[in-house]
Amino acid sequence: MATELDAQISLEELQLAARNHGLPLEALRHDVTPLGLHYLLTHFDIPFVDAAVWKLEVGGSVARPLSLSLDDLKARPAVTRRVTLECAGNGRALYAPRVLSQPWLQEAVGTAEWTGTALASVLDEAEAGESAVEAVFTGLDRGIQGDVEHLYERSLPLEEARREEVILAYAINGQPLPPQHGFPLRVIVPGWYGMTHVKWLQAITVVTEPFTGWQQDVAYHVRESEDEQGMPVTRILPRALMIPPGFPEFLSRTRFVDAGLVHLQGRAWSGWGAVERVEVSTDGGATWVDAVLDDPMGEFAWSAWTFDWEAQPGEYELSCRATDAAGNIQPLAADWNHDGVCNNGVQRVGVVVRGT
Ligand SMILES: Nc1nc2c(c(=O)[nH]1)N[C@H]1C(S)=C(S)[C@@H](COP(=O)(O)O)O[C@H]1N2
Ligand SMILES: [Mo]
Repeated sequence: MATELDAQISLEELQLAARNHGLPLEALRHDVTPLGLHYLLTHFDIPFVDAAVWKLEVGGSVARPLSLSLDDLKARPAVTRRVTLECAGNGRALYAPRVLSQPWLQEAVGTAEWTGTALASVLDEAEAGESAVEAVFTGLDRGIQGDVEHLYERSLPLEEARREEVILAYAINGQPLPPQHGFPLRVIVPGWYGMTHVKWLQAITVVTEPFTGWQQDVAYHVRESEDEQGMPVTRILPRALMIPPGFPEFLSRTRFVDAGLVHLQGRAWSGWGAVERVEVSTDGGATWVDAVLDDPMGEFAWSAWTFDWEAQPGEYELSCRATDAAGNIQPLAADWNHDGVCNNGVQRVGVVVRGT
C-alpha cells in the first residue's frame, strides 16, 4: 500500500499497534470473522475478571437498582446478532499530518455473532426515572488519557440505548467473551463505531444530565483543533474493502497477479443503512464500474461484493467505494481532523499484473 506518512512511525505508536491488531484483509473472505482475526482496540490494560464475584450494577436515576451476576444475565432471554464493528480511528495513519494514537491503516474491522440479552429489558426492569436522558456504561479499566485519569466510560441517549438491537453480550461466535473482547460482559450497539461498545462492563448508570466523561465529551469528535468542541462521532460511515488479490511482496505488500481474469472480492458496510452500491476503480479513482453486491448478512452486518477484472500486464492502483441507503458515498480522501477519526477515504491497493 502506498503510504502518505509525513514522518516515521514512533515507538509509542508501534507499542499501541503491537497491542491492538487489525483484521488481516485476506480474512475478509470469512462471512463471520473467526475469533482471533477480529480487530482489537484496548485503550488501557485488559482487566483480569473473576466471573464468580463479578456483578453488573444498574443504578442512578432508576426506581429499582439491579445487581446482576453473569448467571442472572444468561438466564434472561438470549439473542444472537451478526454485527460489523469498526473502530472510529480506522484509517488514522493515512491522514497527513498523522494524528498520534493507534495508527490504523484500514483494517480495524470485524464481523462477529454476538450473543447476549436485550439492554432495553434491563433498563425497563430498573425503571428509569422520568427525567432520565442517558445511560452511562462504565468499564473496569482505568487509565490516563488527555492528562485525565478515568475509567473507560461512554454514554448513549436513552432512546438509542433502548433500541431493540442493543445487547449486553457475554458470548462471541458461540464462545464466552475472551478477555480481550470484554469478558465477562460488554455492550453491543449495532451500527455505531467501536468506542460505544464498552467492554468489561461493571455498571450502567441512568443519568438526568448528559454525561461529560473524557471518552465522551473530549475524545471522539470531528474537529479541526483541540479548542473546538466539534461534532460527536456516532454511527459508522460507509466503507468498502477488497481482499488484496494475488500474493504480496513481504515488505511493501505490493500484490502480484497473472494477466487474465482476476476475481476481485470484498465487503462493504455502513451504520446509516444498507450499502446500496459498490464500485471498483482500476485507475486510481479516475473511473468507476459497478461491482456485484450481495444482500447484507444481517441488518447490521457487512455485504459481500465481487468484480471480475480483465487484467492486462502493467502496474495498477485498485480501489473500491461504497454508497449507503442514506446516500453517503465514500470520498477519495476524507477531510483531516484533529482526533484522526472517520477516515473512510477509499482503499488503494498497488498491483503488478505479470504477462503470461
Ligand atoms: N472498557 C473499554 N471498552 C472499550 C474500549 C476500551 O478501551 N475499554 N475500547 C473501545 C474501542 S475504541 C473500540 S474500537 C472497541 C473495540 O472492540 P474489540 O477490541 O472487541 O474489537 O471497544 C471499545 N470498548
Ligand atoms: Mo476504537
